[in-house]
Amino acid sequence: LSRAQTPIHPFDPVLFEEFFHGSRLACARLITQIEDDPDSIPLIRDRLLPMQSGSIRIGITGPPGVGKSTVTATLARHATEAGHKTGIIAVDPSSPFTGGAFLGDRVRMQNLIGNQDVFIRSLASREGSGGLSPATPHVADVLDAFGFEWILIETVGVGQAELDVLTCTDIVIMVMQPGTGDVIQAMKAGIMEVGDIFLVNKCDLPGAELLVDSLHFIFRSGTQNHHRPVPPILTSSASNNTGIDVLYDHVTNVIQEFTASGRIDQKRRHRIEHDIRTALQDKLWKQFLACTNVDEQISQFARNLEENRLSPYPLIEDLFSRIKMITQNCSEDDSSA
Ligand SMILES: Nc1nc2c(ncn2[C@@H]2O[C@H](COP(=O)(O)OP(=O)(O)O)[C@@H](O)[C@H]2O)c(=O)[nH]1
Ligand SMILES: [Mg+2]
Repeated sequence: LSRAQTPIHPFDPVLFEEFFHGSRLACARLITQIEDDPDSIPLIRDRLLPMQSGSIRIGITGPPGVGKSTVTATLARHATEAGHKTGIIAVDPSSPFTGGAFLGDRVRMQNLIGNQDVFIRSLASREGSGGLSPATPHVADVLDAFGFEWILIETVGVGQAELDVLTCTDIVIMVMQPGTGDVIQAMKAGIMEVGDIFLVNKCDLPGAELLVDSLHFIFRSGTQNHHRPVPPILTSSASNNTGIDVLYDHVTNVIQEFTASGRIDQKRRHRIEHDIRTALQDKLWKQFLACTNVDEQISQFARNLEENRLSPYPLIEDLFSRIKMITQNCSEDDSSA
């Protein structure tokens, strides 16, 4: 057995059978497996790959409380009414164990419960960063293989989440609400570039027009990327089901436009590259940790740093030369295999 070969994960073949026969329970169990045991991801993805048919992945992002879950639920209803089976991945900033926001989202999404054309899954976000769960793209692939054409990925719009949501979606809807300085925050964080569609939700509250005007002003005045056409800037009152039909139309337009221009294909290629690179980095790092006491050395160095004022670079060079030795050994293994 060559070292490069992944050990086959013990797995229940019946689960796949049930999945391919459309069991939602089997779908949920595979997702749980992916979340609980990242080592099972290669096996699961390989089994499901032939079933994937290129679902459209739509990110719904924005600050907490602007109405992302409400928009997501309402948009999903419009999508299913138009015949698109829709999966929802809600990435919650709070721990799933505390229940709070998780239950809140479920309540907002309850008008979808029992709808066989919708599948809702909450994932825990990556610790501390507010970013997407590392399982998100894999869960989206599972939903794709299960037959969902649209996959809505709701993420809280802070920090790392913007970059994450960009790498794992085809289209991003940026949701804001009036009266909270969202635009200023978004500009400060440099995240205005992320949205393909801007949605001013809660337009039943005062200040919505002002926010829409500010967005137009920002895009027209060229503070942002000059080469970019002004994205659609829409309004909604999701809790009153107002404006989501227009949002739905714009999403379908953007899908057509991005498909025709090759942008969706390009994003998918980037996604594959990104997947391969991160998986490889992970593997290299894990193997390096397994072969050395590098973690301990780094901690020890940091502990002594205050007293010794040592440069870290000799240590980095030393560790790097060990990576080189390990990779050399690996390539000798490979050529002798
Ligand atoms: N006034 C008003 N409230 C809304 C609207 N959409 C959502 N909400 C409320 O805003 C709160 C936060 O909504 P939620 O969808 O959980 O926001 P999220 O944190 O961005 O997912 C809830 O109490 C919603 O009922 C809207 O269009 N108008
Ligand atoms: Mg939410």
